[in-house]
Amino acid sequence: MKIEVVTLFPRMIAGALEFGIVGRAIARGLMSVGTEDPRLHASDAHRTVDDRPYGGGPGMVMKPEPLLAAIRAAQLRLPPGSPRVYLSAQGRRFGQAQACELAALPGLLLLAGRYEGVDERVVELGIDRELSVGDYVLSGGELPALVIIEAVARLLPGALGDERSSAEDSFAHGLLDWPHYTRPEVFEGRRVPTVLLSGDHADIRRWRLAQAVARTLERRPDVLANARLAPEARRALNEFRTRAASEAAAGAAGAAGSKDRGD
Ligand code: 9D3
Repeated sequence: MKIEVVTLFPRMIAGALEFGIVGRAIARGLMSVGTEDPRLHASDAHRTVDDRPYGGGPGMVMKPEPLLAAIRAAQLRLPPGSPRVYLSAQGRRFGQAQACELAALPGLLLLAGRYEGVDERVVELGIDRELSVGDYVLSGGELPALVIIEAVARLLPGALGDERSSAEDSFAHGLLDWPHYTRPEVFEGRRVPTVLLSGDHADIRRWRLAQAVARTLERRPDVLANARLAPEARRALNEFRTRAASEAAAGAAGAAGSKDRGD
């Protein structure tokens, strides 16, 4: 997969790509990431890339001419039809589903804005979709571009070691991860759950699934509501809900009993 990032800070992208799974994916030739700096397309002596907003107000706006020229230069290095994505707080929210979609493409262009954003005509003429990474204010699109590159890289065949697969990732399962432990067996007085030392792999599997379901229910009910769970996970969730409901009923009966007794 080929990715091009249009950015005023190309070293911010290149520097981050040296490390970890993304670094290895690039080294293995599974993916390549290039950058295009709009400043190199600015025609004036000062290499101006921003200007004051029409209509007034605070901040600056990225000028259209160098930006569209940079997009077109980057596009020439990508397969025809590669989607051009503008990272913007006004975009649709990026999630694992979009990561999967993008990972299936042969090419992708990412535009990282700075200042208050880009001249809207660049979006009309040179952009196919807008994506946001979440509801918080950042200073530009470079970190969001890196987020997308990393989420996509993990999904490329061969990017993870043979021992792991992206299909095992918890968000792919629709559940949060279970708790992890390593040595020592007792740390600051806290024991590793004994089931994990039992060697009973079926038991361990059931425990982990139950932990994942309980955590997701507790911390991210929204994730669970939208999840397409594996049958085993669905069963664990149903058992959990049945138990919770019967405990609630027993609790209510207990409360009613104590109320009747007046204690
Ligand atoms: C404080 C400035 N703003 C209020 C007038 C609007 C604003 C302009 C530029 C807010 C953020 C930005 C820069 N953000 C991004 O380029 C960005 C972003 C983000 O801020 N949050 C989540 N996802 C993204 S993707 C790109």
